[in-house]
Amino acid sequence: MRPSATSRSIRRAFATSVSALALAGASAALVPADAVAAGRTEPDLFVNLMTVDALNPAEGETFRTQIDVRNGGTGTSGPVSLTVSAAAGLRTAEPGWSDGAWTCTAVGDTSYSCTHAELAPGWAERVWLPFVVAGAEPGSRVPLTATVEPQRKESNTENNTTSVPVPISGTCVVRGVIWHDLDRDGQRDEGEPGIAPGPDGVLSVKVGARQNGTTGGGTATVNPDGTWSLTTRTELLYQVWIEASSTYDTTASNVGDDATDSDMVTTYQRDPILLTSSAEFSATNGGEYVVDAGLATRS
Ligand SMILES: [Ca+2]
Ligand SMILES: [Ca+2]
Ligand SMILES: [Ca+2]
Repeated sequence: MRPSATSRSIRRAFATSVSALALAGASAALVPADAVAAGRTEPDLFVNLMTVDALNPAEGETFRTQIDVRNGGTGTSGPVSLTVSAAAGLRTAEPGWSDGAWTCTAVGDTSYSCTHAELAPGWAERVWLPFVVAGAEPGSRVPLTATVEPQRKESNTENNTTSVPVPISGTCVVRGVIWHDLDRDGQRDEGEPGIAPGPDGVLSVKVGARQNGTTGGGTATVNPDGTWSLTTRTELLYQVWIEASSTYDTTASNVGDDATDSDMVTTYQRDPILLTSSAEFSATNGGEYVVDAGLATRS
């Protein structure tokens, strides 16, 4: 089985691949404008794009980095040699493999050495390489670096190395209270009660990230007093989504003291159930994020 290491030729259909992969902290080297002196041809290999398929891996988890090696020059290259190295905190996840295009071998615990046949001008080849999080500090950014070895006749070598930081997931707490804003002033005043879970009250509280390739968030359990709390992963942009009975509407958001206001900023629908969300916020390791929701009786 070789599910975690595949490659395919992407040739000139490059723009499509790039837009499809722009999601996960992509970093791309610049295409050389004029790598060739007049009257002769030469290859210009470069690491065109480097991404990871999981935005925030946690300790013990395996993820893959994608690397596109392209020949942006005017002459065919010789055999291609690529090295992909991880800083401390990540290590290689497979001893090696060959898929007919790329042949890769783990070198020690921290890097892969890969080879590929010659690349014609304008051609690109992609390789996926698995790494596992091993001892990285939660919340840190651990770099992966890809270097394509310069060709003998290659004069533009500045673009032969690209690096991508891998954010390592940590832990945070997201919590809040859903309360009944009896006087509709956007503030939780003395005596204004929490709203209990149930068909006539709070239907669900979800913490989620819109970013592709991410893991984190989840559904929180709402207590009878309207409070809820979720411990979840970090290095993400989260939003809180609340569903409630359509007998409620959202009250004004971010009015007055932040400790007692409502943080729901967007109401998507009121029927058949109320659906409202907070703004996005960045969750980092060790953080605690309080997201409250004030609901008023719908008029
Ligand atoms: Ca180059
Ligand atoms: Ca109030
Ligand atoms: Ca607020």
